[in-house]
Amino acid sequence: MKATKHNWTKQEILDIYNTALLELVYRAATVHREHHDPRKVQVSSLLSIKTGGCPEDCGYCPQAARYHTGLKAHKLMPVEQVVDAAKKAKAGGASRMCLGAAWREVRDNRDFDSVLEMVKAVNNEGMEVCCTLGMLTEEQAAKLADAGLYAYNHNLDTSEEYYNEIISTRTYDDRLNTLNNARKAGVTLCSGGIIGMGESAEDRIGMLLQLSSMNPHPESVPINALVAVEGTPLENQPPVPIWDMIRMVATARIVMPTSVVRLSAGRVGMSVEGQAFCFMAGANSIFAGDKLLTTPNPEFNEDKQMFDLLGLIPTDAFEKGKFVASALRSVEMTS
Ligand code: SAM
Ligand code: DTB
Ligand code: SF4
Repeated sequence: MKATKHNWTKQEILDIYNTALLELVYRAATVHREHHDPRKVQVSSLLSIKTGGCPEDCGYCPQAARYHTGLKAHKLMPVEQVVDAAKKAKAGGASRMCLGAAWREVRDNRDFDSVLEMVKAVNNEGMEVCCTLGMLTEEQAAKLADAGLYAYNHNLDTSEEYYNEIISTRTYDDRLNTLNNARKAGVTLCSGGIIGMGESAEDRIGMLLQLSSMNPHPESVPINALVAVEGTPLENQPPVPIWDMIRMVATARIVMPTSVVRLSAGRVGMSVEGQAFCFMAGANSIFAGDKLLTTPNPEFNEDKQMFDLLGLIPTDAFEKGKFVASALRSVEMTS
């Protein structure tokens, strides 16, 4: 297997992104097959363990307290409820459970202790546990790692240049710091972004440039299409064309060949044909279940039918363990 590359230039990535579409998909599909079983797609389940009332101003987010989106806020969910949800998700074929909290940052309090309990319990169910809890110190990351956390999700969302147009209450460097803290604790990284927020193709590439310069690459790269929610500043954004999603997935696949590329938010607006193109182009995970964190997602049965139709098989937990380990070992080999 070829070593991963960490010194892509902006122009190189832009050229890949702008390649004639079918040529791009073919190239991405070829890279995909060199590193992954193309029939396998990981089913992940999302659970909002603490919803709404967030002090941040992320322009896309229905959970920011300052926007009036009609969302019903709830405080931290009890551990037992989280374990029940994980058991159900596992029975439905999910091998990864992502627990999301509408927090700006983690605080060292009773709620964090409960999250550590949740991580332990879901890990005991034999699932990969991912958390997305906002900013994190190195010490907090270490506590999560000790509890059995497999991945930490913290998205760059867009390019450094466009970031300030979308969020003013924290900086791009804050994001990078948290990712660094999770990495230092030995937790795998899940980091990607959103398209359809009014950004340019260059902004999309700027984000992929940042992610691909990390060594190792984030083990998981979610590509979300904006779910435009009424009441947020981005409520009137037009839906993202499926071709842009395919280009983004294909480009991520080519520049970060060993990462799991996740076809994340926004699937409700996508046809099965469109999603099939994304899988062809290297997407190898979806979020399943009729809700993402707070917004709708395709019905569980629709996704099952899509898997049957396309001949896709859900991935077992920790199947990518070997990729993670090899990525970590290749640090010194690569530029
Ligand atoms: N509060 C934590 C944070 O911001 O890191 C964790 C939860 S936050 C909801 C996780 C990610 O969901 C965001 O970084 C963003 O990429 C994605 N997200 C939120 N709202 C979205 C929307 N309306 N459409 C697409 N993705 C969205
Ligand atoms: C990610 O990149 N997408 C997921 C997960 N990581 C946490 C979240 C999508 C949220 C979509 C909006 C909502 O349902 O609130
Ligand atoms: Fe809060 Fe996260 Fe939503 Fe931003 S994306 S408002 S930090 S929950």
